[in-house]
Amino acid sequence: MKIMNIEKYKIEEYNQQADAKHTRKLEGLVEDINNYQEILKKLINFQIAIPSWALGSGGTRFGRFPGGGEPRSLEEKIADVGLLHALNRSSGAISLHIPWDIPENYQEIRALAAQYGLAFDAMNSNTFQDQPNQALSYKFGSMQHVDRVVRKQAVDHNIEVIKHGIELGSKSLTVWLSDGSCFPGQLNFRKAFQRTLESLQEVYEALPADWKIFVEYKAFEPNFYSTTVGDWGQSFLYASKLGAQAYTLVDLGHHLPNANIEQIVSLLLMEGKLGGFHFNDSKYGDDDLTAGSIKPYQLFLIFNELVEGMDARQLDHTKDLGWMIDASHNVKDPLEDLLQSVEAIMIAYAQALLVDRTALNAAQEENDVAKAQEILQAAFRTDVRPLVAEARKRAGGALDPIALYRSLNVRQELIKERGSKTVATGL
Ligand code: LRH
Ligand code: MN
Ligand code: MN
Repeated sequence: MKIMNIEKYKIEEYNQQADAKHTRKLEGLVEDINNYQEILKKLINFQIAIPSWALGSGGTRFGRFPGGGEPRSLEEKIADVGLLHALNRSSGAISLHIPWDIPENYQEIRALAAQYGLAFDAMNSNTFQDQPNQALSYKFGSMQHVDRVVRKQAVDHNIEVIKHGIELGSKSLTVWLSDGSCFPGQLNFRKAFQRTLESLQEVYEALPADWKIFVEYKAFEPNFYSTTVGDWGQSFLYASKLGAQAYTLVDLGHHLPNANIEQIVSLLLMEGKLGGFHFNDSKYGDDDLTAGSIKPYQLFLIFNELVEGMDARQLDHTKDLGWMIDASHNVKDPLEDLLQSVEAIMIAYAQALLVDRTALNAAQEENDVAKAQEILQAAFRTDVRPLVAEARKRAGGALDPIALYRSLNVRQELIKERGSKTVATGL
């Protein structure tokens, strides 16, 4: 499918017919925003990486309902992300999971990604599943394992992932460990921590100087009594002990209920240890639902702290943190879902950029609680969608990516090309 070629012209054609309405809404909105051009520039530059494993229907452990036309290879996954990026110009990177996405020919894969304007974001290792032909099992953990040989296998796998990443031009490794225990008494917490630290140290040694390692935490699942990297405190401890190239990664779905994620973000930023994000949303656990679909105010509050903290430390919003979606679902077209997630993230970011920081700071210093709330909610309740659409248009994307995706019958085309009973590689 010649998606790339069709789109440039189709996008322009689509934008033209939608432009009058869009311009009317935009003018109404920006009348009151004095740093409108500055915000627009930031929105144009902002990029969110797409996880390779979100391009097919994820399913649950009870079942999977594939929608058809799912990518059957790494090449097709790259094509799908290329398609998203052509539509919204904000999805300019793909994040790979090894061994789900082992590249066979680095040069070809790199060239293909470049053709779509895509970079390779963080590489993800996998020691939470046993692979066919794997010598030793991770049933009782990987980096925490009581057996040094199992730990070494996990370390070697991570080093292997770094090697793949170097060939592709990635600059970071995300390590999520499912290690932990299911029952009290199963594990010596201290030994598990120390073994995990030692294993991570070996991986850290293998990091190229310009790479980062992200230590992703998660409160529970698949272990239901303890997790060895269970919260931001534990991740922060590992990252601090490892060194300057190690950071904490926050996955929004990995907290205990009602955790104040925005406060976690603020403090990690303060300590220079916030490395990146996995965006998704949830109501109950690690639900991996579309970003902003359940708690959009929380997403805004997180971005509010991100913008505040990054500006305080003079960090580059686009380059200094790793932004990624980590979602997987059962009932929507995965590409439409990802377009929705990116849109929700851009909206929260735009709203955070609208916050009157000087006024908020003054209200905080004066203990004017009601005023502080008014300021935050004024930004949150602003419909910034025309602003986000304008940024997309200026970057060459579609004013309404999902509407265009549907009118081009992209999914039907993909089904024609790939078949209706496809099984995406990965989750
Ligand atoms: C674990 C997780 C982690 C994995 C991905 C598939 O729940 O969030 O990031 O790599 O899901
Ligand atoms: Mn994650
Ligand atoms: Mn998760």
